[in-house]
Amino acid sequence: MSIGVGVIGTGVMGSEHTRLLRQETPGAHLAGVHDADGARATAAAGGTEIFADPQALITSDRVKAVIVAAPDASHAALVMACLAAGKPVLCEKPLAATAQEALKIVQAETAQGRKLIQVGYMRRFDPGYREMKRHREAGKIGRTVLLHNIHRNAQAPEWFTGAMAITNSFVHEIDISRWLTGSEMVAAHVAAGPGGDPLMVTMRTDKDEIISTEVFLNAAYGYHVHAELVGRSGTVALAEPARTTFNQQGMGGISYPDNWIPRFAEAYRQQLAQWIGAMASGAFAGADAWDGYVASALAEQIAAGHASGSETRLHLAARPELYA
Ligand code: ISE
Repeated sequence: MSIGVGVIGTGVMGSEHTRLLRQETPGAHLAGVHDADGARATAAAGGTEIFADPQALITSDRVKAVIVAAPDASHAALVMACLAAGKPVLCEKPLAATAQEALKIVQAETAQGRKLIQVGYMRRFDPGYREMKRHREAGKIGRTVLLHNIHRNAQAPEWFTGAMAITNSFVHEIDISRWLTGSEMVAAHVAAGPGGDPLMVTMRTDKDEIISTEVFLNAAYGYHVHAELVGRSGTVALAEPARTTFNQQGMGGISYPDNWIPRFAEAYRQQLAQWIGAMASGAFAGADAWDGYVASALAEQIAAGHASGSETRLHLAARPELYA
């Protein structure tokens, strides 16, 4: 039986989810959408139901699972409403706009005693990152000592404000760094380049590894994400993100996409396919609500440390048994 999925928010990410559900997700179909912008909702709905408000979508009998891709500030309330309705939810990152809201979600899910939430840290499904993790776990590079991350956008999304370089972009690096190394972050320092962009964030883990990340929101030439794990006996890095190389006008090389959707196309596809595949068992493979809380909590502390110019000792609430 095909699972009806409702999508809340049909901007850049939400409309990609609706496209995937309509065209590339076996076992699921788009059951309807909600967006505050009616024209955007109509374009993404592809003839399916357009819900006037998100609560109606969440509680509809035709909607068995929900994707939240609305603005960051609305995530927490929408995820709470899905929990209250007992419906699985794939929430785009970040899980919540504040650590306090994210922790409340963790507590609410813990009180229900079963996991319904997955957070859209899709890099965990990217074939390159998965291979890096497999190599590390197979002992191919020896004990990890360093991880270098590069996170470059061609230009900052127009809706970026305040500390979003950290709370919306760098959160990916927190999540993927924890997932790749299997370590927790204990301290962080941020150095800002001219005009505040790029940022250079250095974190230290509970195994004393160093994690360096460049976050450059206006790198001009394209969208570019890179990572290299350094171990005592070798290194493993993502290969170039393109499938083809070109020669033209006296130059050769690869091209870079404008944004994350082409770069992580396979990761988004896999994330959705595996989420749908796990619906019956509830054994979701991606980042859970705890991972979502950790990324948001650390991002908030790192952003505060950046504002005050100091190195930040990072801290977390106690991890509930549900997420052991
Ligand atoms: C955006 O919201 C994403 O999630 C992208 O994956 C990230 O690379 C970008 O920096 C964010 O703005």
